[in-house]
Amino acid sequence: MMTVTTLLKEIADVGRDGVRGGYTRPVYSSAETELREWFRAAAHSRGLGVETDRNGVIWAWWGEPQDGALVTGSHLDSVPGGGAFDGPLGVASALSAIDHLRQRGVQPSRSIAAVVFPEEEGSRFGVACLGSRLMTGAIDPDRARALTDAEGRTFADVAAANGLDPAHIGHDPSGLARIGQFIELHVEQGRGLGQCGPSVAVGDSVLGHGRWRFLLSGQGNHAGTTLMEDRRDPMIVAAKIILAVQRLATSTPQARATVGRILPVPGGTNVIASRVELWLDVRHPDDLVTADLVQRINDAAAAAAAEEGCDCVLIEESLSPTVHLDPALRARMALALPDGRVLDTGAGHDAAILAAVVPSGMLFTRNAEGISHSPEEHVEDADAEAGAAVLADVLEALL
Ligand code: HGY
Ligand code: MN
Ligand code: MN
Repeated sequence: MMTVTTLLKEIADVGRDGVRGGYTRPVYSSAETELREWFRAAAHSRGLGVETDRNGVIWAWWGEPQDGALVTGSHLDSVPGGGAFDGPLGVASALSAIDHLRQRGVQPSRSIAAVVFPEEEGSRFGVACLGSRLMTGAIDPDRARALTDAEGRTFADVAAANGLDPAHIGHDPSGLARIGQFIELHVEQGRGLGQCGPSVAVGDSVLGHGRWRFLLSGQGNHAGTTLMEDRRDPMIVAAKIILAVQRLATSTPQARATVGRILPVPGGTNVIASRVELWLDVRHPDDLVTADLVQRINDAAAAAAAEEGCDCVLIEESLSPTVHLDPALRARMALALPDGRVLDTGAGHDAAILAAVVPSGMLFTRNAEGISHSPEEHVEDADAEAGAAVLADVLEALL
């Protein structure tokens, strides 16, 4: 019986980021590939049958692959400089929950599968939950194949280099038919569970969120020979956009809007940038408010660009509506919890993408400080173990 903390210790040094701190494990990088191998080995050591489907989702089967199975898992890829738990906690807990069920002598009435979805963070190819979107048909395969990473490599090329046939990625009805219910355990990315009390809560709604990219272009030039009045500097436009994002989102109740990534080109200290890319993350419970807020941000961006003599283009990269997870499944899951706490989440998850086509549920394990997408993300060992035991309770109840 492997505990969650033992499993996570096995990968504690994989993908450490010496510059940012934390972990940088983009999909199909050497680090995330090493994590995939870790998962396959852990599954094999449990006698689980392992297969990778045409979208790169790894399935570890307890029992024969079959339709209507009970499926649980999460992702292994991370954001740049991410924490140790966002994704891997759900994967390790799935393996540990199977250990728990076996130790209890449970004879499953149907097959159980532990799964790993690729590119949940969208950190390499820009689209969040790319693997589950492909499986559910939520993204056009041609668009997915053409997505590029920061080095200009296409998803088609990278997928092919990792054993997939790019011609066959996309909607997978037979894969979806195998999911009777999907349960994702995830580190809580907020402080809903507080510092004490139950370690685990059931998920209810998953906040809608979108990602956009601003392309700002001006006149690259010399920092010393170009007078201020002669400039068309896209960095000035970027600065005004970032302040407009803060102002407009702050005045929109419940909205969250973030610029966490900006890329000036060429990026020289003594060079006025010729262009700047700037990424925007906007979230709100009401998808119409999200759309309106993005429109107002774009209006402010266009005005700032015009004032500076620059061009400004906004490109939508990824959009997910607010999702309420399956109420009947949520109610059954809550019955298996000591006190049936229910939490909403502001973070996106594969479970929310799958929820459009299969009954999906989530469990959140306490993260006392609530910090995530940061090296400071932390789960106490006792909470991690409690989460896996509760996941086993939920799986047993659903069996
Ligand atoms: O961005 C998110 O909310 C998730 O962590 N992918
Ligand atoms: Mn995340
Ligand atoms: Mn996650």
